[in-house]
Amino acid sequence: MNYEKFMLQAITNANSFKYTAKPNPVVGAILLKDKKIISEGYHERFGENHAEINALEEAKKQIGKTFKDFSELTLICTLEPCSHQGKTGSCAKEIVKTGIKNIVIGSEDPNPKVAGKGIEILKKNKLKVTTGILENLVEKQNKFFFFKHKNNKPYITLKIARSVDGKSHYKNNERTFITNKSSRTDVQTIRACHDAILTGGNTLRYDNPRMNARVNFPCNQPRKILLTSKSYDEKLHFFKDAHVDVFHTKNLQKIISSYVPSDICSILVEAGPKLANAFLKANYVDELIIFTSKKKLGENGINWFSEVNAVENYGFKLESSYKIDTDLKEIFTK
Ligand code: AOF
Ligand code: ZN
Repeated sequence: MNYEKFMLQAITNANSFKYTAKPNPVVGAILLKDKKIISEGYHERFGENHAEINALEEAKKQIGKTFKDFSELTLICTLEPCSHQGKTGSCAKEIVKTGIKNIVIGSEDPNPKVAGKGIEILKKNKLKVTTGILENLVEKQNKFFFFKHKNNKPYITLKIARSVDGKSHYKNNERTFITNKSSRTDVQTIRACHDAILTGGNTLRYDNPRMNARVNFPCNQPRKILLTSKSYDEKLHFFKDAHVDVFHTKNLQKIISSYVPSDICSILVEAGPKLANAFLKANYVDELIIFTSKKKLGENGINWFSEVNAVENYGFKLESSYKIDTDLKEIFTK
């Protein structure tokens, strides 16, 4: 049978849970009897049931109605069912228990806790396992999750807003809105996509930013990371909404490595020129998002970069570019 159509449906519907499943991947599962869908399940919220379990639970209500026995069914899963006992039980073991005989998987799970061990459990129990159906789409929709496990480090996005003359803020550090309202709304969605937001002590002191994701849909708020050498006031907005990890070290490698064993797969850096350039110089930025406004800050403004072709010199290539009202949004990757 051609399973691609059902895999695509599972991938597409799983995407609705992008902001509530994170930092977990989005996963979809569909149970089929011949070409008929018996049930669907999704990993809807971090810490709750995995997709396969939701699909199995839904199908159990229909035994004797739309089908007689699980051995008649095929399970389509976008991601390899997990082998481990995490916040919930092992999906692979639950699947085996039902007596399902045929399973079709989009992609292997790159998480070292699983990485093939789920498939092994299924095969050992004599299930027929087909893998690699629309694998690239599964990886693409879980870009941060796959990146983290393949590279053993979180994906780092740096976002900057600059004036038309390349400045970040005024010398006197007064808080200035450079970009327009629509761009600032767009930034809220960029925040919502990431697992954590990182900033520096100076941004915190001068701007008192809240740095949460102010979006009009349900979203797991990003965790917060503060890099500072000085003391700070815990009453600042930054300390609301989410847990804050504070680092007093300037060793970026150490900070980034500390997130490898955690759930965090992506970090958005929203900081001033000093910290932003430190991340760029050390080659830690995987994606650079630049908002450029028509506003000019002139002589009293501080430059983001010391040279004209800094972005290209750091090794970035333009991936996309479009207008947001009067501003320009550019995305660069390596
Ligand atoms: C599945 N089905 O729907 C998902 C899976 O902390 P836990 O217990 O929720 O486990 C999270 C890990 O499980 C996650 O990092 C990934 O490897 C896998 N996700 N696996 O069988 C699912 N969301
Ligand atoms: Zn699972």
